[in-house]
Amino acid sequence: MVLSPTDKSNIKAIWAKIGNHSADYGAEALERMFMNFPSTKTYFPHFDLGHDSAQVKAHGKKVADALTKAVGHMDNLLDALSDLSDLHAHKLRVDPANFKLLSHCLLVTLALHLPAEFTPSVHASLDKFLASVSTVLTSKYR
Ligand code: HNI
Repeated sequence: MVLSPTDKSNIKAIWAKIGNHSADYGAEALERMFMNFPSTKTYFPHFDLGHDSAQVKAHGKKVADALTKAVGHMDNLLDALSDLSDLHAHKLRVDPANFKLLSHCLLVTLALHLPAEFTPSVHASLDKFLASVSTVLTSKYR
């Protein structure tokens, strides 16, 4: 999937608005995923998945930081996310279908917190961006 110049500027703009909330939003998206798609919990048997879990918060920060890195390397996601791609494919073996679920929960979280910024155009760009990140993270399965 090719991100257009408009996509890239939309994503940079909304990421700037997210600012220092990114870890919180990451954790909220994870909590939404676990609640709405309980099968995703099977990948985290070693986590406390209750509300306000410190482990979910810490993991939300990791996911958010990885996305921030991706925002900084939109022209070269494959290299920027190479290690994470190895991890998800070879070690964690997360079924690729789950990436759509987390991406959806990230979109819902952003739409709720940034309703003014979450225009239809930004929504479309974020959807493409998350799909691109997901494609990279699931690219090494074979
Ligand atoms: Ni994911 C670990 C980023 C989707 C299950 N994941 C990570 C880490 C980052 C990360 C960063 C920490 C790596 C490290 O410690 O070196 N994951 C991302 C991103 C996405 C994503 C950016 C998509 C946008 N991960 C998913 C999905 C699942 C998933 C969809 C399963 C439903 N990830 C995991 C699991 C771990 C993990 C499981 C290991 C957690 C732990 O700490 O044990």
